[in-house]
Amino acid sequence: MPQVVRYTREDNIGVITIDYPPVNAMGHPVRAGLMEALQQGQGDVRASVLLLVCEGRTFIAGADIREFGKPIQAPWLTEVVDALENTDKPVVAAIHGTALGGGLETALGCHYRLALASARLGLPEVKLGLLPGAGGTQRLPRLTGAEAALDMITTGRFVPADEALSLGIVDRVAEGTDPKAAGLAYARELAEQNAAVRRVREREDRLAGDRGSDIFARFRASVEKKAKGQFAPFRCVDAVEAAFTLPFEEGLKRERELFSQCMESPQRAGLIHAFFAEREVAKVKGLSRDTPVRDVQKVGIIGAGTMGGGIAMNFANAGLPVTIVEVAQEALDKGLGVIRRNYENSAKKGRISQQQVEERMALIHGSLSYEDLREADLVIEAVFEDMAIKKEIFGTLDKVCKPGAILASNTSTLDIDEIASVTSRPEDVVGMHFFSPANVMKLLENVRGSATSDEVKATVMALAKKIGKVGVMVGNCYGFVGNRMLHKRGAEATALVDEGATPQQVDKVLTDLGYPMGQFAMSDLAGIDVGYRIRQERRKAGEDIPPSWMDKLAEQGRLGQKTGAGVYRYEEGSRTPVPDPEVDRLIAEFRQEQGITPREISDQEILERCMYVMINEGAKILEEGIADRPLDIDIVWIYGYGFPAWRGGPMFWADQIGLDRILGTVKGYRDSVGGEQWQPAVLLEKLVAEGKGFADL
Ligand code: 3H9
Repeated sequence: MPQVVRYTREDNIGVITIDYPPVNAMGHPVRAGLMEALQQGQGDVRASVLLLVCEGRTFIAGADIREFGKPIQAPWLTEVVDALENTDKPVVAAIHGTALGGGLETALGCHYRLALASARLGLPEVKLGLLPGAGGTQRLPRLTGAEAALDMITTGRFVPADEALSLGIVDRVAEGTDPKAAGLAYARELAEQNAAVRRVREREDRLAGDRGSDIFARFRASVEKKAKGQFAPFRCVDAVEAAFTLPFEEGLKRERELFSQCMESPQRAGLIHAFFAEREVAKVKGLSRDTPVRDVQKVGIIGAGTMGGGIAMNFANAGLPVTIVEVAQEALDKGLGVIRRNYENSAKKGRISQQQVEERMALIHGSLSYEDLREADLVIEAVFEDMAIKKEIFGTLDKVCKPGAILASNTSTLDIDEIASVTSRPEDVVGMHFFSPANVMKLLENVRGSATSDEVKATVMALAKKIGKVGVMVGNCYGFVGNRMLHKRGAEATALVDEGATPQQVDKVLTDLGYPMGQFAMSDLAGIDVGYRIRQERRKAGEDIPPSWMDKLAEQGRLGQKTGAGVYRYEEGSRTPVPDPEVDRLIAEFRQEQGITPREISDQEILERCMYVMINEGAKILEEGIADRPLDIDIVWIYGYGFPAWRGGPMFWADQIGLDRILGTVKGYRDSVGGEQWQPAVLLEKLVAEGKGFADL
């Protein structure tokens, strides 16, 4: 076992090396080891400058998140940073990979900082419901002034090395890939110059200009808008402000108090659950980590509509050539035009360069012939939800595509096994369910059919990572994990309006919970026709789907944002939903036709009926093995539907409410509202009987 922190010397430079895979987090062994190595360096009369450097893929990625919530063993990170800063020999940090959170705070305790050009620096604690708690809120503004410090600390944004240099966070940027070599060269220069110790805590020059300015009020207002309902971002502003109003030591004390408040908040627990869950979903139950993965170099897509185009962009962004097949030239031209417009818009916003627009467009080819898919390693079908059409397409793909090509469907609800049944290679068929807008939303729900091979499963999970998505593997059933739960929520939300609520009341309850938009604003975004078509398909299949006022909207051509009117109305060029009295009239008419007398509906009832119905369904999904773990459901909802990450996902949130309370309420609605959706999940009853939560599974 290599030593976690070791001290060595190269001529007159004392080198402290941290070697604590995977990301050199500042766990107890590192903190203790660093204190010891520092003492050795201090006492080494032949070392005139000390260099702090890390082995492996990155500089220190932060405090060790796994220690949170447990008693922290001494020395604390703050003590380590203080010890570095108080050393009377110059200490240089050489940063590669990422210096994040407690990692950047450690570097700020050093007297000089060098970063490789490829490095990125940040204080992302806010994304975990925290604030930098080892002096970051007091030291960073002493280097950058208020604006940059507030920006970095309230958003958690990573800044590239060159920006860190211009902001004054690092003193030098070096080319190359060897942080130790670059660090040694810098340390030697400093030794030759007899460079002095420079303590960030003693700097005052960048503070003066922002004292008493309105910048803190401005950031509070901006946080109010961007991070509504969240606890930590406000505490971040408070902590940074303390750097400007209090002496350094007292500022540190204030930071610590605010850090503790964040640590105790349930939002911290939710966000840290989400952090680990996001990484856990990559480890699919029953799928060995060394399962071979197929090489995907060329991608085919069937359908140049909104989904097909968005999916194509993901692969082109990752440098993979894509062929999009459509039935008619007009549809193809239209689809390619939309893709170009999306790229041009990104370029206008400065997210990509004009050259990148052209490079990406050059990777996307349109075709009217399936013959052009002969070479594809993966084909994703993205036409609308119609089983007959999908079967026809898969029959053709089976004939055209080369052996070993993966045949995927972007269906959001339909049976993958039934689709696979028309091919001679069901082991190569899989669901790859992207979320709209497909080039933006981070979730990729990969659906395993009963015959899908392990190799295909492993390949689509690896592809998710390659194109920057979070892949979750789920089982095959109507709607899989996400839409199966969403449709329960949708049906309940629609019924609540039948019974007397307004669409805007329902949506407000959901946005107050932390969703970026409510059920009906979301329907307008996705297109009212999407749900309508699904309901019609199910009615055709003989299911008892009651009529709804949403059907009337579709039949009147109110298809949502794309037609300027749906559940809400939209001003030309705006995406802001405006309540529409016409819809109120349509709903009133519907109630009359159905003989419903509207009643007053409380926000609490809306919350329970929209959310607990989902949790009950989530429990059924677990029971049936459609999702492997509650955390898979949490990630589907956070990344596919904007469930607030700070509540940890619906299943984590359910545990926080208490499953006994949820079960009691579900039983109450079973008796009052009725319907199979309110039949309590067996798993929910079992967990309650055993006094357990989803987290115990
Ligand atoms: C903090 O610093 C508080 C202080 O201000 C105050 C304290 C008093 N700890 O993401 P990956 C694990 S708060 C423990 O897949 P990548 C991760 O779980 C912290 N473990 O790799 C995974 O484990 P596994 C502020 C950690 O290359 C493995 O490392 N820092 C930590 O895609 C690989 O991770 C942050 O918030 C950690 N801090 O991305 C940074 N970080 O293999 C959080 C990672 O078992 N980390 N792991 O699944 C990141 O953003 C990314 O991990 C990073 C690498 C960019 C570093």
